[in-house]
Amino acid sequence: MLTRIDHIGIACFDLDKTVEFYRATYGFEVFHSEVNEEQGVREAMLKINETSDGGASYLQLLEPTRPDSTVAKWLDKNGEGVHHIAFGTADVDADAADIKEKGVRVLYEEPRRGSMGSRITFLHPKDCHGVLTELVTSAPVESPEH
Ligand code: CMX
Ligand code: CO
Repeated sequence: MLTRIDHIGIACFDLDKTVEFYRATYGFEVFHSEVNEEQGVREAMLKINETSDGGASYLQLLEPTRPDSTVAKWLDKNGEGVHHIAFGTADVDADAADIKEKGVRVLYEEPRRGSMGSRITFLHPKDCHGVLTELVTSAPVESPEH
């Protein structure tokens, strides 16, 4: 079951400048950053709410790492802006299988690695009224030490 918005993915030309815009304008700070070579992105996750139970929402700012990446291609065509939305689920495998049954193209056979150790897959935008849609299961939250 999809239970929340995990993040909104925003494509940008210059990650550092875009991070600075979100900090200066809204006060959002970088919670996490990483390079995901498989996806061809350098990314910054800005945490929007304060939960620490794996149910937080983020903005995912994305800068391409190579000209043939999906985000680079998208920026060439569209310029900067909202690239995808991501719904959170406890079981990305089950939700992807259910959605595939409904005739929506799921882009990966098996979920791949996303931000912060999450598992992700994507639905084709042409089957989702023009919205590239990601499904995310967050990495398990470490339980506090007793
Ligand atoms: N949102 C909406 N529509 C999109 C889109 C997007 N982000 N990206 C592509 N499209 C549309 C295009 O406009 C195009 O439509 P038209 O045929 O009407 O012009 C069509 O989909 C095909 O687009 P394309 O430019 O030829 O691109 P590809 O088919 O090569 O790739 C897609 C499209 C969705 C398969 C590819 O972007 C993909 O695999 N995405 C998933 C991975 C990804 O986006 N990774 C980066 C984010 C990583 C993360 O979130 O962690
Ligand atoms: Co994403």
